Amino acid sequence: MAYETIIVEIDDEVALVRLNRPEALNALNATLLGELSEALTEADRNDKVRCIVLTGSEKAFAAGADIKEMAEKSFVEVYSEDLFGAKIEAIQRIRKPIIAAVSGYALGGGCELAMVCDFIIAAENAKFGQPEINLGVVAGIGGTQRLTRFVGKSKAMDMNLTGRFMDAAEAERSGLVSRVVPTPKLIPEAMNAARKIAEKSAVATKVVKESVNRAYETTLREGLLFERRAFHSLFATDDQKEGMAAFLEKREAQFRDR
Ligand code: CO8
Repeated sequence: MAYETIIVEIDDEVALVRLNRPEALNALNATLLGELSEALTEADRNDKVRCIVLTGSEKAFAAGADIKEMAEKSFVEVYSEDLFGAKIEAIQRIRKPIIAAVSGYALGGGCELAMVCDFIIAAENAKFGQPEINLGVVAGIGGTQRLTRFVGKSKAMDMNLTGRFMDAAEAERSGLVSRVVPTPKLIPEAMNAARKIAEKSAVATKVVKESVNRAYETTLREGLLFERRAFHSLFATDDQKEGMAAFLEKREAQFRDR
């Protein structure tokens, strides 16, 4: 399927999705978010895809929501259309793992989109920020919520109140990103991580995603119970038998997702 604002390549069980509005540093407009949620939903349904990498260009993952598109809207318009709500929720519902590979600017909605993914690999030139305060607004898709859970109150307040950018080293120190790699190695590194995930049982990777996300939604006690039951339930799969047998027989496991 041909898109106007994103490019999708399927490479060896990994869907590589690139945001592609270079003229606007990949600013998120309605077309881009619509195409992105559609492409990710399609990748989630496609049996050949086992993991997804979401990236932008070297200069920008995404410089935020499209200010030109939003600037003249009224409260009633953004409220009635629930600006970005349905599309972001569709992305949150994707069950296959999504890695955000961030190079350059990830600002405002761009930073928030990266945080919706399951983990972030950053290039050395990455810059994260929630500069909405400079526009007289605040973050709207997780910049005050997810960012606070990633980096804690003090840094989240700092970023949201001052609008300053965080570089890749600070983002790694703060727990916002899982690793930082030299800029030219970003895509190879993210694709390698995705291929590693693609080798696992797809049932187990979905359960990992559900379980880690549960940590953000519930108490520790309930989360631990959810995790233990999830662990127990995987004993109903052939992949558990295969994974453990392969270990004992000192060979590679051949998972079949059942
Ligand atoms: N929206 C629209 N166009 C943009 C955006 C954007 N967010 N960011 C950059 N562009 C455009 C510029 O207008 C410019 O286009 P043109 O040449 O036609 O004027 C082109 O991209 C290149 O940008 P610059 O010339 O500014 O490039 P620089 O290298 O000088 O600067 C920056 C790069 C620092 C990234 C700068 O472009 C910038 O500050 N961008 C805006 C960042 C920002 O404020 N982001 C937050 C936007 S608001 C938001 O994301 C809210 C999300 C929540 C939605 C809630 C829904 C519920």
